[in-house]
Amino acid sequence: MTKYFKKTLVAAAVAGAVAAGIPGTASAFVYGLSHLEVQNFAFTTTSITATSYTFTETNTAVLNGAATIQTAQCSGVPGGATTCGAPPAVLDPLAAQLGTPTGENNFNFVGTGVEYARADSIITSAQLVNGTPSATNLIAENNLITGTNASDSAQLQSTTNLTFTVAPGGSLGAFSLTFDADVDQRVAISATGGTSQSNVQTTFRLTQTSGGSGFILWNPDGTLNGNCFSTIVGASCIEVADGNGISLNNTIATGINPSDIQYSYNPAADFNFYGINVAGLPSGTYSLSLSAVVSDDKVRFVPEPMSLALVGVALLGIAGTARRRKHKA
Ligand SMILES: [Ca+2]
Ligand SMILES: [Ca+2]
Ligand SMILES: [Ca+2]
Ligand SMILES: [Ca+2]
Repeated sequence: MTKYFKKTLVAAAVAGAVAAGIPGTASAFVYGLSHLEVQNFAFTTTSITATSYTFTETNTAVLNGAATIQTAQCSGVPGGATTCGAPPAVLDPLAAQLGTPTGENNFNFVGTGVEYARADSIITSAQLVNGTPSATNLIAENNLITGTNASDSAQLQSTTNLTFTVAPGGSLGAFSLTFDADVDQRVAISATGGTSQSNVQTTFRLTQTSGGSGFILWNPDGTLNGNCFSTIVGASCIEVADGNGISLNNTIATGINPSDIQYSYNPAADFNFYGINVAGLPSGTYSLSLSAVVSDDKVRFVPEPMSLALVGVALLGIAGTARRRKHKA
């Protein structure tokens, strides 16, 4: 029984390695996708004034040891001077792309047919810049067919400085944040060994920059369980909507051949609604930061003919040793 198992193990390892090592083996890939699109992002308040804003976007890609990065930044004063340019594109860094070219601002999913690593992002409108609700799109996607490693990330960071003073006898500061978001994640492995991981992280943080050192932190997690957290004395944050079960802070991963794991995956638009109400803010200045990151990491295991032979010899050696041990015992 023991001998039979070991022979089968060796045969299976050799057969699998030979299949993976043959060029052009049909549909061998290690794939990953992370996509986040936000529309109708609105900051609504009757008491708080925005005094300045900054947007930064960073796209990175790594493929088989080569790396590239594209970044862009703009800033301005609401209703005043800005470096963010005219709409429709408020901020548009070039795509970071390696391997087979996949285009600029291509937010369609390229899929598993060719080898590439890519990340891209764009802000197409921003409430503070042009008065329309903010919209952004972030994608990170890569696929290994003959290569061994790939990773990529698209990141948006925005900071808005806010100020307000409570009038005598007036109410404390309050605002709401609402938006629609479509997250799509997929990791898949076919006909080869490897690992693939997809991450999406979305964080909103309001920090007191005068009058105290508290903060409000919200990581939308898809459940309406009140996980917007406040350490500002007297202030409250209530989730009014959180994505109908779809988290914007999610990781999926696989190391299984074959496998195809998906999270809210739909190449078409499939938006959900998210929102919080913040109230009870004392007079002072604040910084509101929004951070969104989509990223992928993957490795493809490549058994080469020479190492394949060594693996085979090693496995036979182990089996032989086991047999000898058993014989001795
Ligand atoms: Ca872009
Ligand atoms: Ca929640
Ligand atoms: Ca989706
Ligand atoms: Ca979608």
